[in-house]
Formats: sequence, structure tokens, C-alpha cells
Amino acid sequence: MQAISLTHFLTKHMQHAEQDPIAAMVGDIATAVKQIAIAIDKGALAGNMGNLASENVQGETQKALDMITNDIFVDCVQKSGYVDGMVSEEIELPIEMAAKYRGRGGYLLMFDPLDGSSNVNVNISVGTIFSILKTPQGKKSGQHPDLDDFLQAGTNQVCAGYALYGTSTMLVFTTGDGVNGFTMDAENGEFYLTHPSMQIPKETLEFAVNMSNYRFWQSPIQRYVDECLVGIEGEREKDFNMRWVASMVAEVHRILVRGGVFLYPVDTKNQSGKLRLMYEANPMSFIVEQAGGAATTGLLPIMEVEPTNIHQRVSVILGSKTEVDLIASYHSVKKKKR
Ligand code: P6P
Repeated sequence: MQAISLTHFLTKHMQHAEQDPIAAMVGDIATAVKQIAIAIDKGALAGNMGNLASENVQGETQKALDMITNDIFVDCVQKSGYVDGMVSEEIELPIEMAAKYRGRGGYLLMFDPLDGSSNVNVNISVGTIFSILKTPQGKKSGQHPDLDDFLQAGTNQVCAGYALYGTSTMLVFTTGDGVNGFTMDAENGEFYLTHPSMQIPKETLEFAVNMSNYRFWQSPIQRYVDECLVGIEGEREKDFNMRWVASMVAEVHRILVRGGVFLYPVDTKNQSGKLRLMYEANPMSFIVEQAGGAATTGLLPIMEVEPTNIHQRVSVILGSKTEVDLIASYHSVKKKKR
């Protein structure tokens, strides 16, 4: 039986009135994803694989594709008229919507246009991550939001998702009622529901971490990874496998499909962590929790972190609930300094 299209899903499965704006924004995001997929697919042929002279607010050298994808996303996603303002990983301050699109408003959108962009040059999967919040009450529709309006905990998200530009282009999102994955048919540009109601296995034998940071980690992380490496001879009494793609969207998607645990913790090198709370950790945490997984900083659920800066970083441990809960327990147990 033909899988249902995203267009059908957005009209039939999100038919409650209050979901209309979200359906409209997701439809615009899908349009942006199609255009980004084309831009990436051209690869070196398009001559946009190089670095720009500029740096983003993170101090990272910006790639041409970072800004190309950023502009595609802003152009497409403001068209619904529901977005009062956007925050992008690539732009220091909130992005104001063009006057012709300001009107209905009511929502704020944060996004990482091309997460893992350093992988583009070596043809490894990359992704786009997005998070949608409601504009705080009291704002007149069409009024530009203040910086503080974006500073909401991840538990306030009304929609979150990612696009994965991999062996196929996929759009995976949640509106708080489970996680659904759609695959793009390159021949007609439509997305089809190929992964309904995604669920993360509670157990896993696979962890994903950048092992080169081992010497910088805090003891609970070193303890957990040591136990995985000792395997069946040690406390865990089972052997583990490891993956590290250095592309968060690819890691999270693998975990959604077959389980696993992803770790990018704070350490003595990255004392606030590496990944950004508002447009990487929070949206991925919403998706993971909606799929039956867990997402913690080690000390508290990521979505309970009260943000103080739109580009702040956070410790990220997420995936199969059994492993994430075990790692969190190691943080609460006072272990002697290693
Ligand atoms: P490292 C990509 O730059 C990213 O933000 C995530 O997508 C990825 O999980 C992580 O950083 C990779 O970091 O230190 O291994 O290069």
C-alpha cells in the first residue's frame, strides 16, 4: 500500500485547529529541506564547498553552504506568516521576519541549518535541526519578539524535528504525539510516511562518543565508557559496539531506528559542553523522549534546563532509556576522584 504523503499527513492527521499553524510551518520546512537537499546534492559541482572568511557566533569558520542553507530556511519558513522571529546557529541575534510575512504570528523558530557541515566536504551525512516555541502571551501579532522571548525551557516546545541528508533525505518530527519519519522521493519531491511512530529500544549495546576527549571527561563518563570497553569480562557482563559519525543528526537517527546512546558531555576542554541547547539539544531531546528514550545533562533532563543565552551550550547524553538512566545514576553517586 502506498505510504501516505506528508501533505496528506499534515491535512488529515493534524486537523485540530490549534495544529493548523504547526502544519503550515512544517510544510514550509519541508519545502526548505527539498531545496537544501538539492544544494547539498550538487556537492563540489556547485562550487559552494569552500569556507567563507566569516565566523559564526560560535567562533566557527562558516562554510558557504552554512549560509546558503541558512538563507533557504529563512526564506521558506517565514512564508506561513506564523513565525514572529527566528534564531539560527549561524546568526548572532534573532532574525526579523520580512514585513510582508508578518501578520498572524504566534510562534518562534530556532534552527541549525546545516549541522555537521564540516562533513559535507568528505561526503558524510549532515542535517538540519529545528525547534518551535509559542511566542509569549502579550506580544501583539506581527510584533518583533525580544531576545528573552526565545529563552524558554525545552519543555515548552510545540514541535521539533530534523532533516537528514543521508543515503536518502528524511524529515523526522514530533508535535508531542509521537515521532514520525518521512522519506523524500527525489523523483517528485514529495515526502512519504515511511517510519510511523518511531520508538527507541530501551536496551542497547552501542554507544556513540568522541573517544579522543577521554582525558577531559568527568569521572561518571569515564566510568561508563570504561565499563563498555571492558565488556563481558566486566561489571556490565556484555560486549558493546561504538559508532561516531561526528554528525549529531545521523547519530540521533541511527538511535531512533536501532537504539544506542549518544554522549557529548561537558569536560575540562568544553566546560559548557559543545552542543547548543536551543537548536540542537532541546529539539533532539523532545524527539528522543517522544520516542521512549531519555535525554539528560547528567544532572537533570535537558528539556528542564532554563536557558540564559540563545546560543548557550549544554552537556548531552541521550538515547536508549536504560543506558541514559544508568549514566545519570553515575552522576548522582559521589565517586572518589579518579
Ligand atoms: P566533534 C558537528 O560539528 C557537531 O555539532 C555535531 O553534529 C556532532 O555530534 C559534533 O559536533 C561532533 O563533534 O568534536 O567530534 O567534531
